Amino acid sequence: MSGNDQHVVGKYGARALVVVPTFNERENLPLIVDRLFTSLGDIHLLVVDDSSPDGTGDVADRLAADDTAGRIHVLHRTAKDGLGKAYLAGFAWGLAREYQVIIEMDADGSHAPEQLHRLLAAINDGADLVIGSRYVPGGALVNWPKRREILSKGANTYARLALGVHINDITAGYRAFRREVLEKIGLDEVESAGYCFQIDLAWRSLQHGFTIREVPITFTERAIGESKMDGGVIAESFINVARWGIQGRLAKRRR
Ligand SMILES: Nc1nc2c(ncn2[C@@H]2O[C@H](COP(=O)(O)OP(=O)(O)OP(=O)(O)O)[C@@H](O)[C@H]2O)c(=O)[nH]1
Ligand SMILES: [Mg+2]
Repeated sequence: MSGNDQHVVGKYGARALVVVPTFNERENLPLIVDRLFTSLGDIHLLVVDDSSPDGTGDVADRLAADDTAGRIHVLHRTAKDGLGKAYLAGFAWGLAREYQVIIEMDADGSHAPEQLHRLLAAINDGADLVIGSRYVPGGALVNWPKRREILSKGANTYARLALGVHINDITAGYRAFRREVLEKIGLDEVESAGYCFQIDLAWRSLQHGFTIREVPITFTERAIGESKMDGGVIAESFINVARWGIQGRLAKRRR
């Protein structure tokens, strides 16, 4: 971390909230929490657990109880309702408090807490939404199956062409939002799940005139637990992105 980044981290500290959705991440959660606080000692964390059958919610409660600094919070939801809905609930929780920056991060170790300072530094430089990107110079993939890489790059190319935007990794889920973005982009109307949720939020942010910046990150395939990605999410993305692209072009023509 550069000296400047250290200053930035100190500046946001407890005014930044990392939202981590969990479903069956009992083993991963303590590891990621430990890494997070080793990297950024005074940041806050909200775990959003959808009643994981493996007891992740209890693990989260224990971590929160043990954290004498009071940095860890837990939101328990009653049923598995998808990544998007979990994030929306987490955002609402954060917006109801004083947090200035709200961060999306997976629990499975794919998003390195050690690189979070890069996202915060870009927010500090004036970006409204920062995307931790695998596909800009300096970004990297570790242990990702070739099949997943092809799917991900294909989805990004499709989204870039359909929407007419120049974001290299619009499906990425490692992000930092300035609170004003989440207040203004109409979260009540967001219905997309999974990868489409990420595209949806980026698209809404652009439509509202917010600036998006990508910073390189190293994305590492989960070592423990199972992926919750499925085919329905891919189909949803395909259709929604086409619809937004057409609407966006029509709106531009009318202007
Ligand atoms: N609360 C909640 N969390 C979820 C849900 N689905 C996935 N998650 C969490 O969201 C994060 C990302 O899920 P993954 O299964 O890793 O999905 P992914 O990262 O899109 O896919 P992979 O690239 O295969 O890992 C993890 O922390 C999951 O535990 C859900 O329905 N509810
Ligand atoms: Mg994952």
